[in-house]
Amino acid sequence: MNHKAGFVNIIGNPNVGKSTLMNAFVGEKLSIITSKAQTTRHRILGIVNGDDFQVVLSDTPGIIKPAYELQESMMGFVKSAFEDADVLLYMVEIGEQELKDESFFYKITSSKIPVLLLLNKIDKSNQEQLESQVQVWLEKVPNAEIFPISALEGFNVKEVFNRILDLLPESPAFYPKDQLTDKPERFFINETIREKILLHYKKEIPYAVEIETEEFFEEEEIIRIRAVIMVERETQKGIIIGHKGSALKRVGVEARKDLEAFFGKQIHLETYVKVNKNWRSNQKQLRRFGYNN
Ligand code: GDP
Ligand code: K
Ligand code: MG
Repeated sequence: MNHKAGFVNIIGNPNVGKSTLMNAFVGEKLSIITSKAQTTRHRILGIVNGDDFQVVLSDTPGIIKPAYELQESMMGFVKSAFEDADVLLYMVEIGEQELKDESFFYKITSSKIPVLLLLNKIDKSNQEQLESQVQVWLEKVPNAEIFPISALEGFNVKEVFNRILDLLPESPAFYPKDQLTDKPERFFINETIREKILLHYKKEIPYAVEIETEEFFEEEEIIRIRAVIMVERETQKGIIIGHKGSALKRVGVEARKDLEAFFGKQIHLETYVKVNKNWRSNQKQLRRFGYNN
């Protein structure tokens, strides 16, 4: 039996459904999902293993024009996703225009590696709209094969996966066959907490937040976690904590529930808030949080 393996990298505008698709392929919530742009800040691997294949998917941040160092680094993750792909998944959503960054768009239209253009969220469209959109994208990206999909409802997701398997080169596996991702447990704890912050705070707050898990003790019955929520300024600290600590408490309760589902174990989660001045523009801090690329 010939074994196939390779790298399949998902790129596109913010909020088109990249993380939803990766989770659907892997069958686990590896990437956090919210309706806000810049929910995904890293390149996250999701590995799908079979007896005769290993598909190494990469979820990436949505393409934006960077305004500060953190965003520069996020776009670095997108660039790296062009470099090692065996198959590119370029995701767009119904009604969307092409990428804001022309250089990325050019990389897609001139790509020598196969491009599958995934027209997502077709659950929100009708037949007529769908047909005209397919026509539009065929003209814009003539080198791509187009798949209308719904990542949320799982429509055509299996067909895309089968096409990926066709296109993958013969190769031994790159990772152990029981491995699901390249990120450590602490990464998923940080992300789970950050998702709750994205969901519950307005405007600039979620973008000024970074999470660091300081302690992770796994006992027989329970996992004990202490995480620090870092903000850029003192005023943001007060907002995160909220009236009598109620806002922070809600984040903790919801994150704990998700973490219990993720680890399949009882969780004790302690969180506190700390100011880390202007961390988003500080190279050293960014390296410390894993944004080097
Ligand atoms: P990303 O920024 O590209 O990673 O997008 P996300 O996966 O975070 O999804 C952004 C938003 O679009 C979330 O609210 C998702 O629930 C929603 N979404 C993703 N896929 C679909 C889909 O197929 N149909 C619909 N209606 N919504 C979707
Ligand atoms: K999003
Ligand atoms: Mg995402």
